[in-house]
Amino acid sequence: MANQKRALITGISGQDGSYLSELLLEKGYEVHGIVRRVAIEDPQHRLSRIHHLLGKVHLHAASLESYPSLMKVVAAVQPDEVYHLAAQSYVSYSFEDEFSTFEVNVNGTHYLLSTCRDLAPKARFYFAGSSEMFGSAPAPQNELTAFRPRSAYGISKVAGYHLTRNYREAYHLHASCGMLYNHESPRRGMEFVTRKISSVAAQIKLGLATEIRLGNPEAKRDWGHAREYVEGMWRMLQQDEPDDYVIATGETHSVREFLECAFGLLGLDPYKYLVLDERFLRPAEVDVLLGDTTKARQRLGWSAKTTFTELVRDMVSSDLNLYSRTGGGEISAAPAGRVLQPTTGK
Ligand code: F7E
Repeated sequence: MANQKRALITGISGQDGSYLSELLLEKGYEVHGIVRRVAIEDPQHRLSRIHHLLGKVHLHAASLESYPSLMKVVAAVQPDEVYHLAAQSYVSYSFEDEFSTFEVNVNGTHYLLSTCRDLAPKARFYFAGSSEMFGSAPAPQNELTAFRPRSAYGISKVAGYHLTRNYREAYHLHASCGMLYNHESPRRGMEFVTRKISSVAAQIKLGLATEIRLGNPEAKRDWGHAREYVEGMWRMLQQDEPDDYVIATGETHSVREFLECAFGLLGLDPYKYLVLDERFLRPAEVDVLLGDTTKARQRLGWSAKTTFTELVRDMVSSDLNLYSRTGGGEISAAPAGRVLQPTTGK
């Protein structure tokens, strides 16, 4: 196709990369993605989220730690849009290894921005910022809220945000930053609390597990569906002017509420299985995140549609299917347990 747009996605094999690839393919883009060499050699295992897209997307082996490898890919692809999603994204791990978190999240972002400036200056650039940049800032947070990060991960994302902004101002790159709040789905990694809860709930229901171990159940997050959030990324790059946007639902719920909802959907009492385990506590916690999405609504025409209960249901239902030996395991229309409704509005 003559006018087909070309997108390059770092982190294409992750949750967001997989949904974004689907969206861009639907829109007629030629989609390119960067993966590590090892992923190409073991696609069954490492590319499981984009297995259904293999053959439709173009994969390139490179690493965020290697400037020359990024240069090679950007020079070869000549992208119209670059979505920089790859990161060390696990907040807890960033306390254990601050240095590799900074290496990947700060230097990797810097290498990619510098490469785009030199080799694809007209490409529109998206940086995956995070609500973790706000950390302990009072809720609700918006684009003008001062950052108060509480982890190496949060600090690395603040640095990435400033790098992106500075490339926009100094070198006139069309570079935008999405400050995305927690976004989940059946494709979420098992190390994150929502997927841990949905997968263990399903396993307990099927007799495959006997307990769930959690850290702080009182932390509150603004949880949305990842499939919708990638649409927000795309809309940012369709604007005439680059800018920064909060992408969130405008509702906050505790880990405890997520647990009660997930177990309730399966007719289980979570407190029969919950073990509080201090190994999952963080040295510094972010207590409440709640996004104010006024700007995204007004400028991008974007707002979250999936409700909290629908999100939990999607994840639990999918995990029940995954772990069910028979492959069945539907959630009944009238769940026996308690189903929580969203409790907090903006
Ligand atoms: O923790 C608490 C934990 O690891 C959520 C990443 O995508 O979203 C994500 O970061 C909350 C925290 O996500 C367990 O202390 C309790 O308060 O699911 P999480 P996160 O740290 O909010 C942001 C927006 C990103 O950008 C990140 O990349 O849940 N919690 N018990 C637990 N968390 C985990 N992981 N495991 C527990 O057992």
